[in-house]
Amino acid sequence: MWVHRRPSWHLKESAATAEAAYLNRRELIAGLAAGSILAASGTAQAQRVSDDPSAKLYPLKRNEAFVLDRALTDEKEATTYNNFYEYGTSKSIVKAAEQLKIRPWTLKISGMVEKPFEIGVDDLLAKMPLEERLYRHRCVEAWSMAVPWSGFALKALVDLAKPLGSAKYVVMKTFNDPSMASGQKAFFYPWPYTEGLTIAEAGNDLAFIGTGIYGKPMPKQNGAPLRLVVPWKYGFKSVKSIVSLEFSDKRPKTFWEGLQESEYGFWANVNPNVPHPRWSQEFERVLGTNERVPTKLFNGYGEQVAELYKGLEKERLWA
Ligand SMILES: Nc1nc2c(c(=O)[nH]1)N[C@H]1C(S)=C(S)[C@@H](COP(=O)(O)O)O[C@H]1N2
Ligand SMILES: [Mo]
Repeated sequence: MWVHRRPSWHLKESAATAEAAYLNRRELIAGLAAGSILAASGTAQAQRVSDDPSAKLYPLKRNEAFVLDRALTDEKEATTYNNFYEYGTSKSIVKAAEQLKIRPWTLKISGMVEKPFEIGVDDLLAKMPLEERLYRHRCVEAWSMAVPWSGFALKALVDLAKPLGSAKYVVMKTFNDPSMASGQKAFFYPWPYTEGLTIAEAGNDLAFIGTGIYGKPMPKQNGAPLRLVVPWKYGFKSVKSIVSLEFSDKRPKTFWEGLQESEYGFWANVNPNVPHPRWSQEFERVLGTNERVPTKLFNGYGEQVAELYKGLEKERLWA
């Protein structure tokens, strides 16, 4: 079947890096041919910041309750080494992601809620308790980073949505529009990118909606204007460019489960002792420094989240 014809959905990091380097070289050659690639991307960056109507909200006050055990990742690294399959399978998607149109942007709340509604992103930002938090991020491909996210607790959005007592899950989806994301023309992916959390997970203090990074509005390549940030889970849970939250009593089938169920599950909590079928999860490569450090259970956030998984030991909690 098609899954077997294309075996490396999530590339092992060594392979992904090689591909990114190759693509960078190609881009560089194309850029040199067109003029100066540096001048071109500098202009795009300046445009992005001034075009974003939320720019005046930043930087936000840092919530000091969330502390790191390591240095912050260099901003350039975190904003140029990305996973965003809507814009291609390499790590160098900044240029392609310029196609993402971030206004108008409407978030749809539906399913098992008191009353379904839609809200524009700027109205939402005005209602939410905005703050900055420092979190670690661990991709299933075994690279990691530590970055300052701007945004708000997912719980504040769940409270605004007023789910019914019978809702057990919150399902979050990325836009589906091949006209602004050429990766979505690839029919063999189960677009739109879909993720989900239990209501209990969504209510945990750590679950966050990112609206910015490094004291600025979220760059397109990092999932503007709204993306999930769940630092105790592998990075693929943190769905980007969210357009809908649906409350349900059924567990959703996520994008990665849809692609390769044997390799990616619903829970996807970080665990160094449970290898991915194609690679170990014991260590991670720190973006920027390339340091190789041991990975921690729940990515170091066990104290805050281990409680959520009591009684669920029979579930596939880790991969
Ligand atoms: N819509 C969407 N969301 C996504 C992805 C994606 O391909 N599409 N990739 C995920 C993966 S695998 C990771 S590691 C993080 C990467 O976030 P970053 O590029 O901001 O580091 O986004 C996650 N969210
Ligand atoms: Mo990832």
